[in-house]
This record gives sequence, structure tokens and C-alpha cells, in this order.
Amino acid sequence: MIIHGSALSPFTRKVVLSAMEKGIAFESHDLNPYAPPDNFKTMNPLKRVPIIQDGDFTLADSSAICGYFEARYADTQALFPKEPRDQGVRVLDMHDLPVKAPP
Ligand SMILES: N[C@@H](CCC(=O)N[C@@H](CS)C(=O)NCC(=O)O)C(=O)O
Repeated sequence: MIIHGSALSPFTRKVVLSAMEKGIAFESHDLNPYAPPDNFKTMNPLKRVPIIQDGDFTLADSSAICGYFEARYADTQALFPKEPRDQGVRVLDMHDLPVKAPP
């Protein structure tokens, strides 16, 4: 598994921490979306990080990636609780708070 992204990107950090939480082995490849490689648009037409490559499968968007991790590695630590309210709060915690919450 390769995670393309930037340490400055909260969405990349979300994916990296989710992979670590689930014990997924990965390589981290630095990708600056503001100084991207030539194949960036092929990897993600929206030209944003993070992006993962899992064999011949490429996927962008942190929420899509975390959902993929959960389904692909279903027998590891769950990222999302089964209880609906807990699940809603977890999604908020993972997505919005690191990005939008004031200090
Ligand atoms: N919804 C996306 C948002 C990704 C995103 O906005 N990434 C930023 C870095 S934090 C980016 O690549 N920005 C480049 C740009 O907007 O040109 C996700 O959850 O992965």
C-alpha cells in the first residue's frame, strides 16, 4: 500500500493515522499538490491529496480511502463504531474537527 500525500495535509494525516490504527503496512510517498508530478491528474482528476495505490487500484479522497480500509481490512481494528450515534460522531471527529475547529 502506498499513501501519496503531504504531512501538512490534515486529510493525508487522517489516512496515515487510520492505516496505522488498522495495522496496515504502507509506504508514505510525499506529494505536494501545489508542485505535483506529471501523472497527478491521472491519479486524481480533482488534483488533491491523499491518494492511495493498493496494487493496481488507485483511490483518492480521505473518506473514500478510510471506507476502503474498513472494508478491505475488515478483520482489524474498526475505524467506525457500529452504534449509529457513535459512528456519526467518529466521522465528525475524523473529518471536520482537525480541519475546521478553532483553537
Ligand atoms: N475531500 C478531500 C479533500 C482533500 C484536500 O482538500 N486536500 C488538499 C490538501 S489538505 C489538497 O490536495 N489541496 C490541493 C488543491 O486544492 O489544489 C479528502 O478528504 O481527501
